[in-house]
Amino acid sequence: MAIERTFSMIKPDATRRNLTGKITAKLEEAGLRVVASKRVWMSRAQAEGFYAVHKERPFFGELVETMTAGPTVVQVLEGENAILKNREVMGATNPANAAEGTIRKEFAVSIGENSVHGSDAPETAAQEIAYWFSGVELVG
Ligand code: RTP
Ligand code: MG
Repeated sequence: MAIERTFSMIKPDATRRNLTGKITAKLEEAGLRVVASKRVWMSRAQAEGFYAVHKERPFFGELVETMTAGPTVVQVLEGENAILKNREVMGATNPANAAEGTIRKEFAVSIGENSVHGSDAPETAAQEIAYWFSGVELVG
């Protein structure tokens, strides 16, 4: 299995409740290494650009509001099968459907305030990492 990198974000609902450490611990316990991390309070333009794929969806306005409501922590995670592994640790988008032991089961408030984001494929991982980080910021 190849070593992959994926993009992860701890959302404002979680930073507000001081869950950065607990969430990061769950990622590390799953074997994912944090190779870049910084705190960002994103602008409306940054949020709209990051979530451009969802711009026609009915929840887009609410999504941009939620993501700009406070600071986020953006991270790059590295490990075997990192993209899928991160999605597994995160749990289902709607916390009501999230499996026991997942981040969203434990910490998410609602589908909109679901505590974390993770890339869903190699192409989106590469795009999302490049959106927030330059190459020199990734320290494996
Ligand atoms: P993410 O991109 O944040 O990792 O989450 P995901 O792949 O599990 O979900 P996605 O379909 O990509 O949706 C992106 C984010 O939009 C919010 N959302 N709200 N109100 C709603 O019906 C609704 N649906 C999605 C969620 O915060 C979701 O994480
Ligand atoms: Mg998604």
